[in-house]
Amino acid sequence: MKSLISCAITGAIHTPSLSPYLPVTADEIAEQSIDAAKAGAAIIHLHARQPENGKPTNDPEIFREFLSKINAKSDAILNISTGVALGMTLDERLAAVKEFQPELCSLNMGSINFNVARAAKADIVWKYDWEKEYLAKSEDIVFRNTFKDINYIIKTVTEFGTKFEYECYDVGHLYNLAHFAERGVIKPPFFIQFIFGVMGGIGADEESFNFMKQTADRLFGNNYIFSVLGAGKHQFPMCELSLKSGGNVRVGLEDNLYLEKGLLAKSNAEQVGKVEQMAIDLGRKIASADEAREMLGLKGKENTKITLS
Ligand code: KMH
Ligand code: ZN
Repeated sequence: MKSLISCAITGAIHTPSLSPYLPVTADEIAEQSIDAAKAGAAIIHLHARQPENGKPTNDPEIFREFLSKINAKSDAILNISTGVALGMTLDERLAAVKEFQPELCSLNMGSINFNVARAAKADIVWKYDWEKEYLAKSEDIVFRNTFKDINYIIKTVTEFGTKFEYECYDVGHLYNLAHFAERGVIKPPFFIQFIFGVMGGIGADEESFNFMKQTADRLFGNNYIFSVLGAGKHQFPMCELSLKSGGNVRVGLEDNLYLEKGLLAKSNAEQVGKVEQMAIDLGRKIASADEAREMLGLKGKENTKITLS
């Protein structure tokens, strides 16, 4: 099967002072998304930031600016986060997806600790006053995704025909997903993102990868397609394990700011180019956006509420 590349452009984990290349404004997010798609990403996973200081926001008006720009210049599948940022309410988290009814959105499959407080200790000059505290307080926040929350997101979003990138940070999350599958409230194929190396989730190593894959095989058989995301320095090694096992990959500055040890990635497209070359070297072909739509059973970009600018 062809390999599907997702690129998560900016996220809500990293803050602007950690890398000058992290896109913040709508123009920067649009430009980096378009370039990542040109470099080979079929799926663009999106969060928004306040243009004046890079703080995560889920304001649909900010999304509107970059979504329509990306849509006008690329046929990539646009995937909007419902995890959004630590500390937001469920309704805040759903605002952009409700407004734009994209082809894909994320769905986080369990509550976890999501500790990125170590980044607050970086020996750097902080550009904005919110950054250090935002990172530090993640040590004491639960990223809440109860069964009731998950059910609410499924109910809301399924009405628009939007499908999910199921974010699974640990083996138990696969069982949570199986529970909703058994209830029949979600339908295959399930596009599962195995997430490794978040502090609070499963580790980033081959044994953990095998455990996730074997568990998913047992629970979902042929009804799922998996992709792998490794946090920080684990990004490319975990992508390689996935590609070698016939899986798919997610890269992007949301998950890792570097291209290699000590070298910041200058753009999302650089990371896409690197993982694409890795896939080709391993004998894999890359899926186009339309091939990805076919694989995941998506409704098509003409059936979203994202306009062209
Ligand atoms: N930040 C990633 C580890 C979401 O946006 O819903 C997971 C993620 C969650 O992308
Ligand atoms: Zn995300």
